[in-house]
Amino acid sequence: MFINYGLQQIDLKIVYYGPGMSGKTTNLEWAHAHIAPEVRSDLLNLKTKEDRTIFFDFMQFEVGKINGLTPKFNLYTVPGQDIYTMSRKIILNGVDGIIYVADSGKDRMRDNLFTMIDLVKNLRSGQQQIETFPIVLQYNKRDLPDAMPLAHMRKTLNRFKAPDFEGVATQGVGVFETLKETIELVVNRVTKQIG
Ligand SMILES: Nc1nc2c(ncn2[C@@H]2O[C@H](COP(=O)(O)OP(=O)(O)O)[C@@H](O)[C@H]2O)c(=O)[nH]1
Ligand SMILES: [Mg+2]
Repeated sequence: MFINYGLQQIDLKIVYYGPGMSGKTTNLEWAHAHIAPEVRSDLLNLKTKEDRTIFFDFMQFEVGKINGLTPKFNLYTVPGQDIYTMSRKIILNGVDGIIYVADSGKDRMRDNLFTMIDLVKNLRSGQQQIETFPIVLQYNKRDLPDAMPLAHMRKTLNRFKAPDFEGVATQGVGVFETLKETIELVVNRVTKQIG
């Protein structure tokens, strides 16, 4: 969070976290395509030539007011591949809310779990506890024929009982539900902090 009282503006950071290929960039692309251009920035992708996220994707948008200040939401995705552990840590710097995008594919549960453990560790090193942090889970790729049962994903990944949603990001299913819930959690927390 960063407050600029001169501009009456508050910068808030939301990060899409999760294993590589779970659909983080797809979520952001859908949101970008369906938020009015007047209130959002362009989408910035830093990709490799194989079209995978190398460092992050970024988009900013404005919505509502917090105590008279205009909140600017800065949305980032992290790269999920193992070699980008450091990037993930850096992108979490100053984070206000997290959207954890899990992959429902049967062979992805190990990756989902490892990335969740990585997140818990990174939050802790930033003096944050996952149990009290504004975080929302999205079980994405529910359209896959081999999708893991929802109850199993919940039990494995959401022991701390954060709000969670099913998603099919390629069709926009769950994208705004997840984002809205995260914004609500973030705004509630920030309102308490600055109120
Ligand atoms: N079947 C299916 N594929 C998806 C879904 N969401 C994303 N994908 C695909 O999964 C791949 C990785 O998505 P991407 O957003 O780049 O993943 P990221 O690495 O988390 O940013 C792409 O081929 C997407 O089209 C979904 O809900 N269902
Ligand atoms: Mg990506």
